[in-house]
Amino acid sequence: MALVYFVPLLLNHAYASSNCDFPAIFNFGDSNSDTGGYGAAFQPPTKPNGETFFRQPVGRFSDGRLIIDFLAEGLGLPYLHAYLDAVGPNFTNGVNFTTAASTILPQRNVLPLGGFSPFSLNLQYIQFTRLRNNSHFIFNHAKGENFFVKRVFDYLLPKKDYYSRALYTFDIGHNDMTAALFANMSISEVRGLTPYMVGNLSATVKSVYNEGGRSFWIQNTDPSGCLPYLLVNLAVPPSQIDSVGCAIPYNNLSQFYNDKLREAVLQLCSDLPLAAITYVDIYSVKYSLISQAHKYGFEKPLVACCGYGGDQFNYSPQAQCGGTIKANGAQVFVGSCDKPSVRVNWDGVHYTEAANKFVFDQIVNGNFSDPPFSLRMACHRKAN
Ligand SMILES: *[C@@H]1O[C@H](CO)[C@@H](O)[C@H](O)[C@H]1NC(C)=O
Ligand SMILES: *[C@@H]1O[C@H](CO)[C@@H](O)[C@H](O)[C@H]1NC(C)=O
Ligand SMILES: *[C@@H]1O[C@H](CO)[C@@H](O)[C@H](O)[C@H]1NC(C)=O
Ligand SMILES: *[C@@H]1O[C@H](CO)[C@@H](O)[C@H](O)[C@H]1NC(C)=O
Ligand SMILES: *[C@@H]1O[C@H](CO)[C@@H](O)[C@H](O)[C@H]1NC(C)=O
Ligand SMILES: *[C@@H]1O[C@H](CO)[C@@H](O)[C@H](O)[C@H]1NC(C)=O
Ligand SMILES: CC(=O)N[C@H]1CO[C@H](CO)[C@@H](O)[C@@H]1O
Repeated sequence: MALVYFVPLLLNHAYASSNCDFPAIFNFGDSNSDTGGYGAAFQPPTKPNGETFFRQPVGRFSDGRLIIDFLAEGLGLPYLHAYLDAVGPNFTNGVNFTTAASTILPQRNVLPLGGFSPFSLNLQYIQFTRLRNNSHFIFNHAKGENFFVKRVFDYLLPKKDYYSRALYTFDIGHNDMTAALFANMSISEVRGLTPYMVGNLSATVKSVYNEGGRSFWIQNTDPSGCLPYLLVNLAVPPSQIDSVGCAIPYNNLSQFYNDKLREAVLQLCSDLPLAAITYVDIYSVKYSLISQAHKYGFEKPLVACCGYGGDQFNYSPQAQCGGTIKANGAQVFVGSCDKPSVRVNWDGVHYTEAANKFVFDQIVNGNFSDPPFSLRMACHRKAN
């Protein structure tokens, strides 16, 4: 599949001529944008996660930066701290409410006994309102008379006006579908969940809007049928593998969800007259990276860099990135490949820093956005 750009609409330049001044990012999502929430609540990712950029594990499931890190850099903001991080977080320029394994809809099968995160989107939203309420409380009750509390507000929390001026980013939905697939639901049953998923996501956007949020950046979900962990754990017959090597039914499902999400975003644009909502087509960028990896300087797009299990996918559920496995009588550390910088997939589930950077470079100018505004223009509304 070739790169398909959204045809630019006729823009009213009065609407979209100046850069936005986003002072903060509030992010809602899953492991693709988790900068430490899962690590704070459950088990922190271990080495070799983080090795390429941070030189140590820093809460992210990747060898380096995530798309959300590049978004923060692109807006001139510091990387986001996780809301759940109790030690030394600085929320001045935003907060990351995601945890790895998060879903939109609450799940039964949650950690520590199950496989998914209990911090689904509705809980992430409650955490957001709690942070905002408490910030406002401190602001309203600490005007100078309580120096210490005032300092907390000044140096660690978003300013009051940041909540309306921030960029609210969403990257979530993938795990709802894989949770259902792992629970043996059929593809058509999983399709039946998508209206609830987009319904809950839309409801969260509306709640944030009703509290003053105005700029929203909503990323669609990736071609999950190209991920080693699904190709191994939920293998499909060869007749359902496309020319690239991806599982057609799962990619088809991602596209089905993305179509529903796009419709929901269009509906939100008409329901929320003061909102600027950008829909970002991550699926197309990632599928073109995977299907034309060599053209873009990458190799082995369906093979995990950090994994175990051989040439085809290098992924095994029993021996995941950072773990150990007994092989030929010896303990073997499941470490990184030689050149993560030319690899797409990091650990069978998540992407490498190089792939995340590629995606960011493709989306930052608005070429995959609707409306086709660049990241720095994402506070502008499409002219009606
Ligand atoms: C935050 O304040 C709003 C409005 O007063 C209230 O509806 C909401 O329940 C509060 N949220 C939390 C988590 O305290
Ligand atoms: C938190 O970050 C802001 C913005 O980068 C900075 O001005 C502030 O000093 C930081 N707070 C602390 C306690 O370091
Ligand atoms: C799904 O089906 C497989 C194969 O029939 C079975 O081994 C597995 O236990 C099932 N999983 C669930 C959650 O029911
Ligand atoms: C949110 O999802 C639940 C199912 O978990 C569903 O019952 C509810 O109707 C959804 N809410 C919206 C606004 O779509
Ligand atoms: C892909 O999805 C469409 C519906 O969106 C369906 O008609 C088609 O059969 C699916 N193809 C495969 C190979 O799953
Ligand atoms: C993306 O858009 C910019 C202008 O905003 C253009 O210069 C660039 O060539 C586009 N990138 C690609 C890959 O087409
Ligand atoms: C746990 C974690 O990922 N913390 C990171 C939060 O973001 C800061 C940068 O703002 C990193 O230095 C931390 O490692």
